[in-house]
Amino acid sequence: MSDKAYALFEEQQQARGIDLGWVKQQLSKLKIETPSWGYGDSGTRFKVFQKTGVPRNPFEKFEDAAQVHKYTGLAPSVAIHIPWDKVDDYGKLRSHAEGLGLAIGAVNPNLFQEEEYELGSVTNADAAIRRKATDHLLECVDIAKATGSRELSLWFADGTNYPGQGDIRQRKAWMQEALTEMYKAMTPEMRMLIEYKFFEPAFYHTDLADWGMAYNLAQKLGPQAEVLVDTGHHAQGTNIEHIVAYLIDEQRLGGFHFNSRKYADDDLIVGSVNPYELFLIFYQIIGAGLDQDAGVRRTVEDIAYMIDQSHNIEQKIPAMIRSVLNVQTQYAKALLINHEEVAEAQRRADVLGAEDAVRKAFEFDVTPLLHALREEQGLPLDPMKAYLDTSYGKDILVRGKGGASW
Ligand code: PSV
Ligand code: MN
Ligand code: MN
Repeated sequence: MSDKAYALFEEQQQARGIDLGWVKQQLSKLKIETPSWGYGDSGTRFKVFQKTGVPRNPFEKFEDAAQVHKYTGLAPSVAIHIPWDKVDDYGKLRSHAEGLGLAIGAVNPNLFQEEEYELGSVTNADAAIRRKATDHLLECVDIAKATGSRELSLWFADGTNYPGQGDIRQRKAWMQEALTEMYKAMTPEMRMLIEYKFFEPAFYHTDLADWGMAYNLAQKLGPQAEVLVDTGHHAQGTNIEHIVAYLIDEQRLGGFHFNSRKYADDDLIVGSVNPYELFLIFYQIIGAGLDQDAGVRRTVEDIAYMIDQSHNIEQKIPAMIRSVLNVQTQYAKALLINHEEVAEAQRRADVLGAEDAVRKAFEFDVTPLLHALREEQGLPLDPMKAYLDTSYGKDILVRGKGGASW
């Protein structure tokens, strides 16, 4: 992309009152965490395809993740899932990550893959199983201390398949009891991010089904508990950006699990299905960041942007590169919204003018801007091509098949 293209773009944006210096500054602060499990084999309930060259252990997952960061400059941390990423020495995993220029991000307990959790983990009617589940939560707090992680990211598969199967109010109390114990074990620097999902694997009721339940629990636990919005965890048609705005305003938006969906919790590459939704989510976040209210601004600065995807048929490292780039593109577009223009249209009660002020930012081609930014950051203009031009993807084939699976 030529300097001419950028100069033209800059002129165009200046005329709309957009300062590209500020836009680039915001863009350079964007950090997206990738999930360790996105580098391993994953699939659907029908089949997990075994790919050649998949990481055989958590150390190799970090090596693959480092490739994503190397070419995009966007993904300096990696979330881990325990026990998928269980190692004997977390200090060693931490040094390995740091040696690759990465940090260990959110620690995700796993309370859905053991036989005993068939009827629930922290909400199981059997006190011994609840104890085991709560002990795992406490173990994850200790792991977070060893890895230097700030976030503990919680998702529970707990729920029931049939009316009458469980005592919903009793289970609600057990959930709160377990999370209270975990909350008390956290250091003051840690944050508990509570994720919700309305169905799957449970099909009648899920104990933490929506943002309201997660929010209520966070409120009860205290200021270190916040809500995690996974973009694939809502019923069709749900206005996710409204939830985002609401939670920011309540100062309880902890972070995101970004992914795309067409039908249910499809975990596809973020931005591949409905990029406009992602853009509108960023519109709300940027708007709140411009707010005068210091509390709201702090929340915006602390939002953890994380990817949560499973790459079933696609090559995993390129899929992750595509994902973080898609997030960056939509963020860049949302930064081109002139909020004053929107507010002015709102004051005039100009419905179409307000909609136009938002949408037209989405319609710009931000390639010249992103190229200029990457040039300034010493990154390849086309990170995907830069990665594919290397032999890394071929070199890892020596790992063979049967690597880490989810
Ligand atoms: C559940 O669907 C979820 O979104 C949670 O975040 C899990 O930790 C993750 O997926 C596992 O793939
Ligand atoms: Mn998730
Ligand atoms: Mn999910």
